[in-house]
Amino acid sequence: MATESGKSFARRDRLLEIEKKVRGWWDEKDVFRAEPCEGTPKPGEKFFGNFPFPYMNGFLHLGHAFSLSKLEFAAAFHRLNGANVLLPFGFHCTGMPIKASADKLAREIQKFGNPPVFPKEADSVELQPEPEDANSGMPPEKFKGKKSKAVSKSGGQMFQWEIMRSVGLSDVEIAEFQKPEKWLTYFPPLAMEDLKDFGLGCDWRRSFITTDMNPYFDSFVQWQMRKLKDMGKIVKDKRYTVYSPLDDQPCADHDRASGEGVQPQDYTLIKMEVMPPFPPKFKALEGRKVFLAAATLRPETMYGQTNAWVLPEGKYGAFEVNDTDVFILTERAALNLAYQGFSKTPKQPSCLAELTGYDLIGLPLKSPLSFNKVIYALPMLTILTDKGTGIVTSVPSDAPDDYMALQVLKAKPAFREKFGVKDEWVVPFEIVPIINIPEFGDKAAEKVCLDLKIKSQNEKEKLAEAKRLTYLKGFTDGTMLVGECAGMKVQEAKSLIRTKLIETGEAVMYSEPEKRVMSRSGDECVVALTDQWYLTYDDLEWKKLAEECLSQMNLYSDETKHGFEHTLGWLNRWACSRSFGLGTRIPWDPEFLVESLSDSTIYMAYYTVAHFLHNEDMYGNNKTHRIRPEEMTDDVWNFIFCDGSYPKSSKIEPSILNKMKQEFTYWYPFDLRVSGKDLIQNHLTFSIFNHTAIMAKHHWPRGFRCNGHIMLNSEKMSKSTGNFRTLRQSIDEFSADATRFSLADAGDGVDDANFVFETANSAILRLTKEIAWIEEVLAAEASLRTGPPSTYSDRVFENEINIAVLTTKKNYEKCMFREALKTGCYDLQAARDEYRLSCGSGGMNRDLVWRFIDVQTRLITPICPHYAEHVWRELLRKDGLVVNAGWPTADSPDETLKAANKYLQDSIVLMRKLLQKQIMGSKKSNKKGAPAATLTEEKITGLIYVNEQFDGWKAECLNILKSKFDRNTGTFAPDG
Ligand code: A2H
Repeated sequence: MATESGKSFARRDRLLEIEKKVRGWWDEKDVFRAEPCEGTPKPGEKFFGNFPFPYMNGFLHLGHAFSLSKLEFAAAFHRLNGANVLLPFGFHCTGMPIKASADKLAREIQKFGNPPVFPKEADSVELQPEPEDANSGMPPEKFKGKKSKAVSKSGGQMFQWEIMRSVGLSDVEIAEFQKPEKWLTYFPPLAMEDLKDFGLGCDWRRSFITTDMNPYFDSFVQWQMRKLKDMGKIVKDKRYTVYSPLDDQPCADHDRASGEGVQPQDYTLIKMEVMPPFPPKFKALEGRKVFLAAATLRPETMYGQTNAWVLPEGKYGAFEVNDTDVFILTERAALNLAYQGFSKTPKQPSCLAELTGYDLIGLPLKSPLSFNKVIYALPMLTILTDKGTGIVTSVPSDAPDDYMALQVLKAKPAFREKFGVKDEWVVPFEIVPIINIPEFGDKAAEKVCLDLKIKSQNEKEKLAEAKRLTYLKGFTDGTMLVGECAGMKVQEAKSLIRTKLIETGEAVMYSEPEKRVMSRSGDECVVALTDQWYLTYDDLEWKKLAEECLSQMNLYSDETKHGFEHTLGWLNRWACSRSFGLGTRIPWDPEFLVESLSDSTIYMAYYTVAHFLHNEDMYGNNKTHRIRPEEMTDDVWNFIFCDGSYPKSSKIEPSILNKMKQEFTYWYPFDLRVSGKDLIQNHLTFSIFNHTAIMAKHHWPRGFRCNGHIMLNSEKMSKSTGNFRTLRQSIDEFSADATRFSLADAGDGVDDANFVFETANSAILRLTKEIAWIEEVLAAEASLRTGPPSTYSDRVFENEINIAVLTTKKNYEKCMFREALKTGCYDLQAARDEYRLSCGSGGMNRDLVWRFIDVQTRLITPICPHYAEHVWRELLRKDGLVVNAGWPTADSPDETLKAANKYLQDSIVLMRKLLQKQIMGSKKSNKKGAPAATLTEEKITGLIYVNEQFDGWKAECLNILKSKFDRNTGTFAPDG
């Protein structure tokens, strides 16, 4: 086939054709179907490998394929070696993104019709922008690092409808995606097709989807949750959590459009009481207790307050926090407080009066702990409206900002006048020493500001440095000079004073996101105090078990190991319930769903029995089931996975039940799980925790291998730039085997790898050329030299084959696939090329060539199985399939011979150069009459004697060399 550009795709099409044929053979023999053998498998007898099931909101892409290829190559290697291999594959549908996208589509249709007609300017619409990976063919949160937004070609945010269109769906089809179930029935079968065409050696009978749409998996997750709860590992707790008001639920990292990693920041809200009589603007507040609520990180400094700060132009409100108290603060703070129990109606701030900073200036205040009995609200122009409450309490002894602002007000009557500030609100107030810092004395802020020569509040950088210094030193070295905690270190006093202030009702706790967080649904998140179900990953006993498990595992790299150790160091409780999205309901609290990382921790065990439940139907609704979902009781699960006693009351046939248990005991634990490195800090660590809680020690995971992200042609893979390929596109463009070849070549480290189109294209060439060469050699068998290998070249080549067999095996065992490709393909073919050349007219040895083809075919089988199978069956006419043909045998390599040959080859190159020089020299010297350097027999001998290892071979090689050297012409014979 040729395109308009004249480029021929004949070679690629040939591979595609071969691939289709080969998959037919595999299907016929059901070669990837995994059945356990009798008894307990001996080490190495079985291999169970798996991969984090991808999220089904789009098509699989090369990022998925890259991680998956590591597993596929490993499994294929073990299969080739004769192991009994299980590689199953499931599809993850739990969580928010599918539901969020479906809902968004429904809103678009409601607003703009079906098919919708969108307004030109997307930003004139109040519908929220959609994060790319929530809905398109992009990877789900779990498989990606940084998130990017879906943008239309014009640069605006894309509508969900447009995103669906961009992945090739028709308008009629798109409308159906308003229902979440459509996603679940649409994408998983397509993913399965893509993976089949990729050549994945999978037992597809064991595939399934998650969520309660699949009653069997649903039962499994419910069992797991109940079990964890009974063990005390799931508890209910109130916690500050970043929360989306629109979704009305916590907004975890992977639910965010922006603000990854942002945590709640806790403050103390100081209640500074406004002393009556109230000004006219406060009419609506008569009879209430009214406070300016100031957010501080340093409650222990409250003794030294001299005033409060407000932003003159700032917008404030008077919000009811309960029946009596009213807080004056920003609306943003009021919203956060309303999610933390400080509003008349939960989650709804109620504003009694709208105010500005000007309305607050001059208010007399009574503030807790302050030595100044009355202080006043004063203007400060650097207050941020998106931090704290917009009200700041002023402690000029210890806060550089406060010190500078107060200095300015004191020194500049004109400034006071501008804001209507009376002298008596400012002038009498002196700095109150409250804390001693050895380095800075009793008025640290003043000292540091003077030292740094700060002149005004506008010197932002210097002020930040001053703040850093006083804050840090105050905390580490400061000692309280006053109050109940006088003499105590600031470090200890801080929490004591805070607790006291809160207990006496003079302050309240307050928390807000430390930076702005936007949810995937598009609203700005708050911090909420929520009732949550938590997995207690902070439990020290549990952590110990996790450490024990980790210490026994094969992690393939030190970086991965450190990643896990680091995670165990900081991992906290994990909120495992959600109220929005798809999934399994929490069995004892069905209002909530099990969160998406919590239903995927031990499901690898489910694969071992899935085919008894699913009957070739990944949704679990095939009517011919031998086992009904409700028959999968806790007793049954316990019997299969946890050595529980036989469930006597079960209606399931005993033979089937026993068979299920046997499958599990045979396959478990799994030997290898492969994933991107970003899952170390959550999914993989959770998997360790849950295994140690639920499974017996001998069923704990054996190995995790983590890889970096994949780049395409040295650039970040990104849909918006077009530097992106789905798996399907790559197979269509390069064939499955060339895609696999390029994936193997992309790299094995924890650093980012690189998929290069050029490599895939040259793989097409390499594979098809090799097929042609093999066909040629087989056809010309008669011209080959018969008898046992005997010549020097024979022995060198034979040795190279042995080396390839042994080193490639080691590389596969270490999961170093790029190296395996080098030693098992590139190097071996180079050795063959050298052999062909060195044999020359004498001809290649038939047996050796046959062995080479056999070995080469097997060594590349894990990476290019279609190609290998074709050569095996069609060209070599061997019995059986290559995918389980066994690893080739090899004699131990002769390192000396290898070194000697290398030396010889290098010498030949050297001598050629020497000769060339000599010839050139003699030509020149003939002109100039200078004596020419001559290549003598002694020189050749001398060259060869340099290598002591060469001993056994030197004579023969020397003879060869001599025989090929033509004294008359000064050159080697053509076959030299
Ligand atoms: B601190 P962080 Cl003694 N705009 O309280 C500007 N600053 C604000 C603010 C806003 N909207 N809301 C709070 N702040 C101030 C006491 C204090 C503070 C002392 C020493 C240092 C210090 C008395 N002012 O903060 O960005 C408040 O001033 C220096 C870190 O969340 C609050 O604590 O780290 C602090 O900034 C919170 O700043």
